[in-house]
Amino acid sequence: MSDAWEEELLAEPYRIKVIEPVRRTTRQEREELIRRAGYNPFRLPAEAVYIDLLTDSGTSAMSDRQWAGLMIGDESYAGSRNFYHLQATVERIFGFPHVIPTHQGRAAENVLFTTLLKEGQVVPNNMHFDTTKAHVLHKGGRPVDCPVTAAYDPTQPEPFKGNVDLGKLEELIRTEGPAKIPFLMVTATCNSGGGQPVSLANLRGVKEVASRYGIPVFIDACRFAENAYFIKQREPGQAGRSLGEIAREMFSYADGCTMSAKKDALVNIGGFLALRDEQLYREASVWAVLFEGFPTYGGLAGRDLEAMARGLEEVLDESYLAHRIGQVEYLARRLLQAGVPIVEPPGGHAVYVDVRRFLPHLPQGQFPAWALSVALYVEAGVRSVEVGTVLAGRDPATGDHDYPRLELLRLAIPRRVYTQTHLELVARAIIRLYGQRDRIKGFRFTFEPPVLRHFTARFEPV
Ligand code: P71
Repeated sequence: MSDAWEEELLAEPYRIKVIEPVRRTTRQEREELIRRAGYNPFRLPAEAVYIDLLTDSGTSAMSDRQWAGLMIGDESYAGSRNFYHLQATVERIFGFPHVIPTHQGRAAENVLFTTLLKEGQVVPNNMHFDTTKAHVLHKGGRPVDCPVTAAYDPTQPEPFKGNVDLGKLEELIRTEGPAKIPFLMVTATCNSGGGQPVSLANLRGVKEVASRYGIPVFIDACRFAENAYFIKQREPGQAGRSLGEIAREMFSYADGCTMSAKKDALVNIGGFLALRDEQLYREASVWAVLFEGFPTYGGLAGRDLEAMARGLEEVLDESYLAHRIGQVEYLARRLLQAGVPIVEPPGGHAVYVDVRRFLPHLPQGQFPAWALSVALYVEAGVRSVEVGTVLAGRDPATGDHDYPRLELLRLAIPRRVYTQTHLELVARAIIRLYGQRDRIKGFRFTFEPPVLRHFTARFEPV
């Protein structure tokens, strides 16, 4: 399509029509702001953040076509035309004829699990995302992760670290008995494993195992387009196919999907549950009415449904994905060139810094990844998120911190929001910190909430 030098340059496949000013602060201001926030980046006002890499969820920039779509929102209670547009788009891309909009991804999980999951049952997944795990537990189920072993090794650059270990999966089905397993889930890309893709061959394998035992398969589709792009890049025999064909094949191995549209549908709010089976759709609709609203709006405005349909139409564009994944790769490459340890390969939506190797002088009890996130904010006004000891919480049995295997700092890249120069600034700030890493100090709690402590906790430097 384009020459090598052009690809390397990574020029944006869009131009800018509307801008949102962001304020730069001085180091002195940031030191004061983070102190007042109790050294918790979640407690910072977003306006005090220059580059916000807290999450890629709901933070995308919509296109002119999506904004224009908001104006043709049909706000009828039932049967809005935007619903039919969404339904036709979902059917074309995913191949599922039934769709129930929901206000976001976890709401689709809630509707599906309430319909299918009974107390004492087991749900396998490559790796459960936090909300998926919480909703399985909420229905009295037991979430079990079955990833390939490479998923847990940040130094092993395998192409499909989001794959399900088919041996482990089949063993689990045999030991529990298929009657105890109402469905299987596959998360694409696998967020908890660092945004790692699942291969077509693996999805086919999951379907084969599932069919042998009569168990339905659902895909957590929130980053499906990024997953399809990785398949085209990395899976033998896929380079010549369109992303639409690849996506269609991915979902041909599933009976339905849950979707947080805040990721690969390029909107700020929304989600859906899509299903192949009409009877299941009817049963799920009953719960959708109770939790979300009438099944043609599902907790959203008509205009939101239109933006979602249009976002889905845009996201499989190859030049968009090449730039998107290219941005993540660019940040990863800049850090690796400077010797900064990161999880390899980088995922589709984020770069994860391996903080155990970045700050080896800090004991895990002094929250090294948290300390690095504070230092990065003070250095350059960049907000990132700790995926480490603070997030992991306490072990209810021992009362001690439930020390995780990996101590990571996530730099999640919002879609179509930041330029190459923004990412270069992030890279340089981290590289500068790496040069003076022995000066970074640990933290201790001054206030520790009993649940989900990372959101509201306060700290002081050790
Ligand atoms: C992310 C998020 C957003 C998030 C949600 C909860 C706590 C912290 C951050 C959300 C996901 C996801 C996957 C694989 C379902 C959801 C829930 N990710 N599956 O990574 O990554 O979607 O937020 O629309 O309810 O920052 P929802």
